[in-house]
Amino acid sequence: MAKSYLERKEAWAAKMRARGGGARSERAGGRLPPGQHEVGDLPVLDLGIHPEVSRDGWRLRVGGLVEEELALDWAGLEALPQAEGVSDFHCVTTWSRYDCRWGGVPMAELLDRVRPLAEARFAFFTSYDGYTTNLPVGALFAEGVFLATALDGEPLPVRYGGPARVVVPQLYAWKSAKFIKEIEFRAEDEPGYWEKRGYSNTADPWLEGRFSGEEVPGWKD
Ligand SMILES: Nc1nc2c(c(=O)[nH]1)N[C@H]1C(S)=C(S)[C@@H](COP(=O)(O)O)O[C@H]1N2
Ligand SMILES: [Mo]
Repeated sequence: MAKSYLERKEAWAAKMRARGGGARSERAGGRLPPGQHEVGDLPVLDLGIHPEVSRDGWRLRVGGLVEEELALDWAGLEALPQAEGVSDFHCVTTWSRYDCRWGGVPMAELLDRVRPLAEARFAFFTSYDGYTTNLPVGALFAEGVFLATALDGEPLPVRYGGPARVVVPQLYAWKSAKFIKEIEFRAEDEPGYWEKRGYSNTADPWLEGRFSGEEVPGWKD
């Protein structure tokens, strides 16, 4: 039986609760995933292309297997409920930046408007620099997942993915698409830029799923 997106949200939340920080992270004080080290400033990491998309010219299409497609412009984004969330950000290259204060639209608010269909099991992200990444639908509703337009109280600079990016703090940072252009809901999973180039599809920092072959079972449920 196909699950509704609200059931997928619950299933993902239960998975995250069950995962906890893991025994290895508890030894490290409960906060630093295994194999990571803390950095001060947030490093800039991307393909090296920083598309200059003005707020006026910015559009986000949210479509595919949804009840209501959305073509969001900046005014539309600003009309959505805004919030802030503080979370740690973990990159597979081993840096972790604590207490990033992301501001913008909680992803759940956006998804409650488009309402993914029961057949929608995955989300595929495409960015203005050509970058892509993929997630199961449930992951998008988790605590702290944002369509972020601000970092630490400032408008999100281009180097950190402005004008708007996705932030998914539960997973390695390559799952958090900067310069976001499109979110498409799909029945089938498709690996994104790094997932095709040897990185783990599931990208769980607490279970240290860095590379292809280190996937967490149950990702697709
Ligand atoms: N559009 C886009 N998003 C991207 C990337 C990219 O190259 N292009 N790189 C990813 C990787 S590997 C990381 S570690 C984070 C880095 O985010 P930051 O530069 O804000 O620290 O962005 C992710 N999102
Ligand atoms: Mo990364």
